Amino acid sequence: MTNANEPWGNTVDVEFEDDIAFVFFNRPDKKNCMSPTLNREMYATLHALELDDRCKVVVLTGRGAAWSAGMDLKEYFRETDNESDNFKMRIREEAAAWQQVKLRYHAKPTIAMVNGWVFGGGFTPLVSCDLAVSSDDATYGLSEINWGILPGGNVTKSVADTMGQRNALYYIMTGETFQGQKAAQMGLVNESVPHDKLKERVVELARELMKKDPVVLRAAKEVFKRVRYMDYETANDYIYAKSDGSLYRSGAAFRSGAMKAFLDDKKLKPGLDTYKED
Ligand code: ACO
Ligand code: V55
Repeated sequence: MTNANEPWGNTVDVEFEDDIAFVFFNRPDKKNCMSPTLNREMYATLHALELDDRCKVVVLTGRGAAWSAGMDLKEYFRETDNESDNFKMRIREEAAAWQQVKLRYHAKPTIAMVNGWVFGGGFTPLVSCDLAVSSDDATYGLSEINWGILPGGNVTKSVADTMGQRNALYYIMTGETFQGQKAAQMGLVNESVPHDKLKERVVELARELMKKDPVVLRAAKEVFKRVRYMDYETANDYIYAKSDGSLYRSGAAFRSGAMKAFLDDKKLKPGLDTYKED
């Protein structure tokens, strides 16, 4: 069943629970590997959730044993090998559109809830999520080198941003796997928890994010993701521009209310708690 408001189709599924949209890679019998169809359905789903009031936070996770086993070697690679160059480029563009743009700059906060296998192309959407919590049981691998390619689809860039040079090159060059705790220690995910605590911890984190001014929160993550590639002076100017712009768009009631609660009413310590409008 597909309609304009719920475009997820067969390869993606969404469950709404307490203002969280759990978005599932939904090809459990294929370890949730990413086909061209999945890439298109994931884009449409994430795009729709930006305007869906049932969703205040996006949690990206997988059905079954995998988060995602990377790109579909059959449908994404082998079956497109003999297509035209423009066709192949379109297939790549559709993967990048959701993994590197729509998800990376999503209107809502995004959390990767890593429940199982993550290989190759799976690292790109993982790093595009704002935050990531792993199951201790999840297994990760940059397996590209094991089947004769280097990590493309911006996987190399994604691990350069999150794993550090020694770790990134070790796993790029050996193709060895690692588990959730190691992923957390390297900084690829925020933390790793026992499998039976995974959802609980993700929901707790989502609740925390829901307390913030959503317009400012959106600007804050976008600013971070863009300023790391800017020089110092451009960054300072861009940060003020985004800061001023976000307050204008949100109405700034959260900011002024919080200052009053702290400075005048002395009922908030913003160092320790989030302001709540009454
Ligand atoms: N592409 C295509 N099909 C896949 C992929 C994939 N990336 N991953 C799993 N599948 C399919 C299998 O072919 C199999 O299909 P079938 O039932 O029609 O035969 C099905 O999913 C189940 O997989 P199994 O291999 O039977 O499951 P198992 O639990 O034994 O192993 C594992 C799981 C380790 C994830 C294994 O499937 C695997 O190595 N997958 C490939 C991982 C990988 O290297 N991905 C590519 C990374 S590089 C990139 O993304 C560009
Ligand atoms: C990957 C590689 C790609 C791609 C998407 O290594 C992901 C992962 C070589 O092309 O388009």
